[in-house]
Amino acid sequence: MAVLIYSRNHPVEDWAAALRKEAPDLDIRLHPQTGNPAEIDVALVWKPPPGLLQSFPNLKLIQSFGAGVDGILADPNIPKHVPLARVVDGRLTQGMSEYVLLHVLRFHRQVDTMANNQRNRTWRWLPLVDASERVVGIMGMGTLGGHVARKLVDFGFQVASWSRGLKAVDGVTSFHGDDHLEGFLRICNILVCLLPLTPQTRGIISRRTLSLLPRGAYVINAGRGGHVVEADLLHALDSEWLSGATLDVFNEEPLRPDHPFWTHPKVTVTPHNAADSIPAHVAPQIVDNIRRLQQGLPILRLVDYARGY
Ligand code: NDP
Ligand code: OXD
Repeated sequence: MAVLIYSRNHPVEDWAAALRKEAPDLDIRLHPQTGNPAEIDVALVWKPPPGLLQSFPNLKLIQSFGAGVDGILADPNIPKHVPLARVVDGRLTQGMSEYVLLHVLRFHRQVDTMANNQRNRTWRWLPLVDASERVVGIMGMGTLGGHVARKLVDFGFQVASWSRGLKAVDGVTSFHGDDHLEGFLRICNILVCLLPLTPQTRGIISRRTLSLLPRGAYVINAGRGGHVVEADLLHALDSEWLSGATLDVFNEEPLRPDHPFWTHPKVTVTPHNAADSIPAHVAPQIVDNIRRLQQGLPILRLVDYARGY
């Protein structure tokens, strides 16, 4: 089996080493050292240049480096007859819960205000809000959102979720579908976006949806930058509607040096590292899919091309 690896974001040599360790028989090729394109069976990719996947006439599996596949589906020429698999990994999921918990608690316990007070040598007692009085709303109740929701319930927050289908998770009020988005947003003191980026979810954090949040709400986006209409978010922050925002993902990455998010007093920027695929942890599931392909067994963690996630 010949496996082509392409990514500008991942340490491709480390990935090649991790795959070889799991499966020494694999013929691993790092783009652009592809050799004969007709020999490529599997493509392990992240944001491949448009047309790259189509150039492998005998491709049998497209495997994403990560959980999100929007960077692969962005290629208008993607060969849709080839199965596309994504990563579902316990360590990555745990990492996302750590990230969301960290920033929910940072807002909830007024850490930024206290840090400012310390800088000014100001001793100011701040009244605490009980976790049970805050509603954390999670947009996207899949692998990541579901895990995050359970952790937040354990911390005593009121938790609401919004997804396409109705969910039954203890302690979580489930909203689903476009008709129930408004009702969901109206109760969220902290909004967490863990949606996949699809034509339906692009720009979903907009002037309209932000205006439905209670005044003083806080926004955490670790889904994709394309979920946020940046000018609308800045307007909501500057008009004192929102208390603040933590953003891990951006329309354009890396965030350009003159972007207003960098210096906005109410914005925390992190460089798309809320959670990550670690080669040694993820290589076994990729090799498992390659073995399944060889044995004619069903591929796991498949993406539905029609839904876009
Ligand atoms: P899943 O596919 O497991 O879950 C997606 C969730 O979004 C599902 O609950 C789905 O609803 C919901 N959803 C999709 N479309 C809509 C819609 N139109 N309306 C309402 N709900 C919708 O994905 P994961 O949880 O594994 O990952 C989510 C995203 O997180 C990834 O796509 C990626 O963009 C991002 N991510 C970011 C990382 C980072 O470091 N910042 C790291 C990893 C992922 P339903 O369940 O009803 O189908
Ligand atoms: C992913 C990511 O989708 O890291 O896995 O963003």
